[in-house]
Amino acid sequence: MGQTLTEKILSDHLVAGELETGEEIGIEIDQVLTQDTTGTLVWLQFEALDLDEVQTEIAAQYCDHQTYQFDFKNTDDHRFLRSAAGTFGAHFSRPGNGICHNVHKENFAAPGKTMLGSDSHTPTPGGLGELAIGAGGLDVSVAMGGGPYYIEMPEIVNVRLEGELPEWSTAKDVALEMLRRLTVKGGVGKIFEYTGPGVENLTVPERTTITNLGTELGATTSIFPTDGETRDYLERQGRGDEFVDVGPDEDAEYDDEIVVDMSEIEPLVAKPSMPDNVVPVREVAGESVDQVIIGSCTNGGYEDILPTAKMLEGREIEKKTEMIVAPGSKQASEILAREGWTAELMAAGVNFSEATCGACIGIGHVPASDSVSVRTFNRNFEGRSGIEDDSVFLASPEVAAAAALKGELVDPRDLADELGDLEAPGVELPDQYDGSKADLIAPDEAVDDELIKGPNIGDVPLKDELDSELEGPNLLRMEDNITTDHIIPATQDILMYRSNVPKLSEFTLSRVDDTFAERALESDGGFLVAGENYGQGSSREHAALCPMYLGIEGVFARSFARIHKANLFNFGLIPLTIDEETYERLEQGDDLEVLDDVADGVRSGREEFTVSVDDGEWEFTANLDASEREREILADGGKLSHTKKLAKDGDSGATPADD
Ligand code: MIC
Ligand code: SF4
Repeated sequence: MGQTLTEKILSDHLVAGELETGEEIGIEIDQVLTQDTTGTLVWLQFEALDLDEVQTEIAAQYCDHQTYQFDFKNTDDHRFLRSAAGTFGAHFSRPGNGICHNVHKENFAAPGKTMLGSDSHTPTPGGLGELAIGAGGLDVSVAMGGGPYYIEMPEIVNVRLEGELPEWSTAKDVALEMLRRLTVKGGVGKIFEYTGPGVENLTVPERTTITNLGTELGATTSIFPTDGETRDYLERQGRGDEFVDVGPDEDAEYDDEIVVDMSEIEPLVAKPSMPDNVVPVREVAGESVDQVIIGSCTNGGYEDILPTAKMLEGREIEKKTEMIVAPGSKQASEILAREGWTAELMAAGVNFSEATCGACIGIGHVPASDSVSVRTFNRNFEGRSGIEDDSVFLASPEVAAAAALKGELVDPRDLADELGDLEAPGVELPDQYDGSKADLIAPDEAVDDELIKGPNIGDVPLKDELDSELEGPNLLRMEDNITTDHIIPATQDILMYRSNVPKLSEFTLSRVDDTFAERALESDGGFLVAGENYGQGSSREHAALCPMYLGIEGVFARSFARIHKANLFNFGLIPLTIDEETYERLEQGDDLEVLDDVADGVRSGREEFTVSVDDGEWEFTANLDASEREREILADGGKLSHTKKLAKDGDSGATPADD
């Protein structure tokens, strides 16, 4: 039987397990990516693991999320990251050089390779045939030290693309269509492999928009085969020699198939405040728009800004609407500036930003109260833009630019009819991506050879081994789809404490209940209760680490998002699933006591635990779905303690397994 592309890359990198759906596998990682808001913990944990040199082919440290450096704490983090990259042997991308996924795509992403990154949108280079997976920082530290990365073998879904996109419809709309059909939890436990005759009709930047947004489906990753388009893109980036022909066998068998006829895709938007709240733009046309932003790792490329510039050339945006272009990389900014497009955008009334994540996580360009913002980003979770009760629509650059021109949401096809001379801009790549590399510092050009820690950079807290007895109150009962933005928000006032866990913990779950952190600290232990898909969104391990610091012992949820569940194991919090009836019956304040010996049960493979509520008033069963490895990590109090214990016993845990 033939293999899928995913199976081929996984087989080439397999160091443990078998490629059976649901089985745990260990894979060797070729490339590692980290960024400024997860990177400090990555390196602090790399140091705590006594690792002294990067072992992967490529490791790259980007400074992209908080590049305005409003506070010295951010600047200290950046200096620490530069020193860590220099000391341990990683590439360093200076603040302002661009968003990790964009800069990585431009410089390092390569077909057939595996990559692990401490950011949930790490799958972006799947558009170039790289198998790239987002993970918590600690998993990235271990992979960077040469250790395997373990995941449950996902289902592989064939997304068969047919046809060609009509004018004004874009790759963003293909991704939004996937979200409309499958929802934000439709991809959990799955890898989406794009195939079919439609693939050749998409350029690499369009493909990476689709793989980027695969994260919003909850997918482990998304991947395209390589072809002439991939070769062409790499050649234009000056990396033609890195082209490798990769793709599935003709008789490859998939677990499932989805067919998307691109010729039927129309311009779509995701309404506030969930990326799967997708409707045709025409359904919401007329909605007044106060702010438009083009940017982010989804649609911040040269190829996304150019269509906007073409639409705005010789025109002015509506007076009541503000428009910002935040390029995904300095390379994009530089080429647009050299070609004169930056001037066209400015003349149309656009405010041009430095290349940063910024507004995507509420850093800068926070919408006015009670206003509507249309953004080309990938997430519109409530409050993420920096103001509670925000109203953020996600759209393609074309739909966003049309909204800026009209001051309201409008299908660009209707705007073109109305204006008479507005042409569909289409997709165009520059002849050469010839931006400067001045902001990328290679390991052999390193500026520092020792770590520089500012006063805000603390140690990573460790947890004790798992207790036999677990009891405590249900400190917070939450709904479905709680994001890691709810657990540890990323806005500026909070983000500057990413390297200071005691301080950061004060903000834990503040977006759900601002008394939570104080109540948790006062309580001697306790639990969280949540609905479906708990912990979706960002990979930030702080969302497990901070509850752990506050003394939370475990989470009872209907289901968990993949990266967050791994982070809970990594920080020694037990993730237990419950059925709907139990979830409905549990109330905040209930006293919960696990009746089985937890430490023993976790180590010995027990799957069901009986929990008593309010001293035996009623009982329920909670399930632990964990591999043997995850059970050992949990029982040892988390991955740091576990790996240190292994090292003491002579196994560093950061060396590839040999079975
Ligand atoms: C995000 O888009 O939410 C982030 C900010 O990039 C996060 C990483 C972080 O929290 O630092 C992600 O996607 O993993
Ligand atoms: Fe940055 Fe937003 Fe992309 Fe996250 S989703 S990496 S914050 S641009």
